Amino acid sequence: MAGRHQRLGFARFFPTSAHAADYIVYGVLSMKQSQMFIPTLKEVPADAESASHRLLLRGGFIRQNAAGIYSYLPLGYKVIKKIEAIIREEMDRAGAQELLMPAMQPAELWHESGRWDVYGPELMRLKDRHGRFFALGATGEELITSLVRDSLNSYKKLPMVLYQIQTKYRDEKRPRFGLLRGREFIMKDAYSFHATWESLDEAYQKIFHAYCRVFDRCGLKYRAVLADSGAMGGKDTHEFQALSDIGEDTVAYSDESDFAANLEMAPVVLQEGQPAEDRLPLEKKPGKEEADEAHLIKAEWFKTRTETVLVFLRAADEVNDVKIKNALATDLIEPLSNDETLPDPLHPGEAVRVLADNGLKSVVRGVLCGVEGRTSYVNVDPARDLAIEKYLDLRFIKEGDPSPDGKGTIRFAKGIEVGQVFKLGTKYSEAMNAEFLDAEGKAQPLIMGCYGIGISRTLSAICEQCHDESGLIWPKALAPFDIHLITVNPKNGDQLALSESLYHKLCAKGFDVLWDDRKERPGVKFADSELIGCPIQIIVGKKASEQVVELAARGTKERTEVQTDKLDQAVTELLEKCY
Ligand code: 9G3
Repeated sequence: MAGRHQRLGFARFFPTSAHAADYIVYGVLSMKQSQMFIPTLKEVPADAESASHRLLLRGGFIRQNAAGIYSYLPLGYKVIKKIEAIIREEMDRAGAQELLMPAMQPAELWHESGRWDVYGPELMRLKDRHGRFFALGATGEELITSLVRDSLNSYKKLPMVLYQIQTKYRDEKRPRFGLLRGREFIMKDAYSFHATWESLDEAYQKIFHAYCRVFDRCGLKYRAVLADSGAMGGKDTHEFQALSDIGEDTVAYSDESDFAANLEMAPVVLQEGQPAEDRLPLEKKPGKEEADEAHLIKAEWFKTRTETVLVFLRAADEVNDVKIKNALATDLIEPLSNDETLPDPLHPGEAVRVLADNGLKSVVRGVLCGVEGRTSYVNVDPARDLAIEKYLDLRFIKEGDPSPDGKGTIRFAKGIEVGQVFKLGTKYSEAMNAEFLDAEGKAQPLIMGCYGIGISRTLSAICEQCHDESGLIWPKALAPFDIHLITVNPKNGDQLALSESLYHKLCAKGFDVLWDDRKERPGVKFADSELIGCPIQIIVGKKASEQVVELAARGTKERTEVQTDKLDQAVTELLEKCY
């Protein structure tokens, strides 16, 4: 009987023949490498700056079609589909319903939400043949809110969670690191609808934990961090940050608890100030005045859309503009260059908002250096001498600060944001009149949450975390194949025959097998196998005539010789041990 793969190779439809049954018997996608489209590369692509970008290109997983726009080749797409399968299982388990919305979103919806003019060139727009405008979907809030608005009206249908897995478009100014910051990418975006805030809190927790299971099952090292909801409005939000040195975000985390926050958001707990010195009268001094870190104060000026803001803080601290934005409930804040056109910080004038970071509460003999060449002040007692409207937490947290939860010390790590969960509240339902009738029959705006996972970004983050100098090392849950079966010399009858029988046996056992049957030099085959990164390699070489093969784990590179009659047991055990 001709081998299954030969029939697959010349796949034709045998509506009634027994052959069809063979395909179902295997039920797994195994393939001969000589027939697969896996264009590996020897050289490192010059413009690939990150390991994942380099290795996904070299391993034949992706190819670039334009800046920030990629094709997922067969190997790459197999991994994408495994990530999607895990996400679907966990979202379905959390009670979410999958749907699919269009990428072409009518501009009217973005006018209703007010975001058509908020987003600049990053939001890709196009016109249809009738001259009507559309947005290429960067996210789905407008679309899903319009869908639910027009068809859901009773609280009895709530809570409801809907999700899609779909391509998103964001015209990034500087696409980089391959799939990590692309202009077209695959996202799972979910939206929840509630009659009460408590119900939103429940959904938020349920989906938060579903995300933890997704990333755990993918083998990703990540932290769920407190984040800033920024332009999205709403209150709570967490980001799922994959730990990686090339990550763009900084995560502040405790070395003794699971506290973790986006650097912009990390709250600073008031450190016990040093014993206050006694106060001395304020003195003016010409020119710049030296002082130690404990006494030096600095003044930083900002403007919002409507106000001028003066912030005092320790000179050794950095002002956190996200914290100022949140304190002033504004969405835009710009630093003003500290020059002579600005008033004297001690006499800023009525119109200026004067804020101080909590760190100044323990200073009583501060030294405030005037602007270049202008006077300095010594013995500054902020409470006495600076017209402070209020003390707030306005500085960036620093490594070594105590963790806000009182446990341990803050450390920094770089992260790649692979997911985020938001409590949106009624921002979109009010803007778009999405209401439901409550138990008293009264119309109320729907309370919403939204939840995203960057699927193509997760794939890249896994590669950043799971590789060595010779290629990828896929976690077994995501590997394109479980086993890479390598025939060292396919021209050798014993090796070919043994490989063929092992291929069938392993497929029949339900393993996904990639059989390297190519007539290439062994060195090329081994190098490609290290690049492709399947968790297990079976090498059929010189000892084929003795029914002995080598079994290797890609991650640990440990190799053992195995009698073929003990092979599938050995493979099962080794696969168990793989990450
Ligand atoms: C845009 C463009 C870029 C954007 C957005 C809109 C980010 C935008 C935030 C979100 C929030 C959540 C649902 C899934 C989870 C994240 N960049 N965001 O709304 F038009 Cl060009 O996407 N959306």
